[in-house]
Amino acid sequence: MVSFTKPKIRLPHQKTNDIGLIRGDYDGVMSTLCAGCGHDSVTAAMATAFFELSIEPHKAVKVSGIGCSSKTTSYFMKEAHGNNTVHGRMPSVATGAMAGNPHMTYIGVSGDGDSLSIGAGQLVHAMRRNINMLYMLENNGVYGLTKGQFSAAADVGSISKKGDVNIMKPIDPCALALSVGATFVARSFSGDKEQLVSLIKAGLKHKGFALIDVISPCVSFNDHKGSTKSYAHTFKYYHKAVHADYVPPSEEIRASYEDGKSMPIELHDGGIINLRKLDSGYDPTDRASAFAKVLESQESDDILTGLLYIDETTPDMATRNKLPSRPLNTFPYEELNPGADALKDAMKEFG
Ligand SMILES: Cc1ncc(C[n+]2csc(CCOP(=O)(O)OP(=O)(O)O)c2C)c(N)n1
Ligand code: SF4
Ligand SMILES: [Mg+2]
Repeated sequence: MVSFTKPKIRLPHQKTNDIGLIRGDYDGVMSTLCAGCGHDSVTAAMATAFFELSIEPHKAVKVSGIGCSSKTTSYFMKEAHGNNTVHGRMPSVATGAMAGNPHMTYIGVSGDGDSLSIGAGQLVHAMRRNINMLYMLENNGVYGLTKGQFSAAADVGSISKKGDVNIMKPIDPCALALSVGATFVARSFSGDKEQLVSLIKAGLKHKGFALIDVISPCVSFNDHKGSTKSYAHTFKYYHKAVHADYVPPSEEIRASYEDGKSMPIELHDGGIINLRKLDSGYDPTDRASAFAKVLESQESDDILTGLLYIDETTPDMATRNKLPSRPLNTFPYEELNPGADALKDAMKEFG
């Protein structure tokens, strides 16, 4: 008999986080994805990041669309709130949930198909509004769930498993994010756990829309010779530009920052994202130059990764719209619905 539940065993001396939970407390149900699918590595990185940040699972909200990638919200943090929505519609559900309660930690998980075709209109407005959420775009260049059609992220010349060649230019999620106002833009790879966990932690702590475009190979339909989203291709052309470490506010900052190579950015919670520049010519706080670097990498085989852009000054949607500091479900009915007389008074203004 197959069990889809992971056994919950606590071993003595197991490492606990600041709220007394072990890493296993951040697991979900067993994955039903293909063995070797990049998405499972991304799931493990998300669970580790939530564990290391000591986020209480019941204060987190996981939202997703439709696809193999979107299924993965079930595979981590089972005690968190979650909504596996409809194809391409996750951003509007996240926006509504966030408006109802801005005090939760929101994570969206989606695929290149879900985000860049049917969901493209929703994604750009979530970025433009600077919704306070981390959006994981698990990018394998195909529609994995529906058996390997090219997505809008497939590179020109990429060959499908059936032998078709893609002739259309891809949508680059990072260039898109930079052009519509996302305030945290990063790219990573499911095979680089160290970089991915650091970026997820930084993205969760950033107050605003954080996009991480993660190359996450589909072993069943897009991991062969000729694919530009395969493990082999990604390992070969991987180029790390800026590494981001999140340092919580409680930790005394002892590190000394080497001029030109390190750059600490203070976050709204008092924590710091320490950016280590591996590519000295990169400035992740300058949108125009970040954009230029991203476009430049499109013309080469280089897969530019790391925290490509950050802006800590633009207010997120809740701040900009002065949303109430109390969650909507704590308002008594009388306050939410002041009654017919109050409505009549309000209408006089328009009469
Ligand atoms: C309205 C609608 N249209 C089409 C589909 C079929 N469909 C399901 S998942 C999917 C694409 C998923 O691709 P992606 O987001 O890249 O996820 P992956 O499986 O590659 O992780 C499509 C077209 C659907 N479920 N609903
Ligand atoms: S079909 Fe591809 S994306 Fe879907 S689970 Fe299998 S390897 Fe992963
Ligand atoms: Mg896909």
